[in-house]
Amino acid sequence: MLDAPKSQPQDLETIARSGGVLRRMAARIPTYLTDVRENPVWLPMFLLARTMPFRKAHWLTAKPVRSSAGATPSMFGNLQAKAIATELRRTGIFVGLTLPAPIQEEIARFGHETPCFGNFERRLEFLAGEHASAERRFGRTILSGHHFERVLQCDAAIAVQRDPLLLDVARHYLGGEAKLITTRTWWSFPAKSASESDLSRASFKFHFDLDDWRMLKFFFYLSDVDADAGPHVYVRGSHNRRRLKHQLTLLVGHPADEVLSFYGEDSAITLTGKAGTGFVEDPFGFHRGTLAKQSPRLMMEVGFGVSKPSKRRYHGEPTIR
Ligand SMILES: O=C(O)CCC(=O)C(=O)O
Repeated sequence: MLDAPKSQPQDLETIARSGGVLRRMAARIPTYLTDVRENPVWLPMFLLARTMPFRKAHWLTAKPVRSSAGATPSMFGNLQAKAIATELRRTGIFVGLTLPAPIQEEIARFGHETPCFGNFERRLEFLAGEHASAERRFGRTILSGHHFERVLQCDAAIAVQRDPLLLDVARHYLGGEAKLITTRTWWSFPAKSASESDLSRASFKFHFDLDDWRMLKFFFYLSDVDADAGPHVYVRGSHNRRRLKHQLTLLVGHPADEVLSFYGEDSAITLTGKAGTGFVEDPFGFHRGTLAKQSPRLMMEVGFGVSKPSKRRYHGEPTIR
């Protein structure tokens, strides 16, 4: 299921790099301003949580986790949250969660039958099966399709979000104060060409997430994901070691060669798997999606953090228009 990536999509990397740092940062300013207005303590987090000394200091504030004995049964069987948290501390990622088939099928049905929003833009609304005609209709390359708050209409997605194992793992890893911060489902669509800003927003560049001081994300594939269906890539060990250059910059996205030369090519794992495959990662570690070559990918994310969640980002809506 896990392979070291054999080739890097250099063409995407080149497009992403050519856009320029300033343009990428400027595009995010409205989002940042909204974050500060909504939650002023977001600013010190955003500036300092990228530096290892401040991060490590914040981890020392983690509350002890209470015993979860007697909790309701999990749909994932009897996996041990403590052991998963130990693996997360070591490598930043744990692979080995599987959704029960009826749950996976129900969320996949929801994903096919519910209109999604292309490239995070609410005016680009279409059904996943009509992706090609939507691109023609809107005259745009559409790389992603989010369901935003519509995911809450899907009982199976809610069952995953509320599964006791997820919170238990989050508490063992992040501390007793861990809370749910995101739940989203989205499509990643194959594309032959894409603009730099679409690629950047679709998370195809190695980046780390900075929505909170301490975070954990569960990902579940709802469609089969092989090397041609845009697999997720994670750089093991990058959650607790960071070169100075990547701490002292406002940017969270960095070129693949800079990332892989520091952690080693072998640290990157490409996650392929059948529909229902799940994994959990510390998203401060470098990770990225890859551009689907053939088949679209349907994915679900359930994220946990330790601070007040952003209402807007909850369903994956990152950019203010
Ligand atoms: O689509 C993917 O596999 C990557 C998602 C991602 O980068 C993120 O949630 O931060």
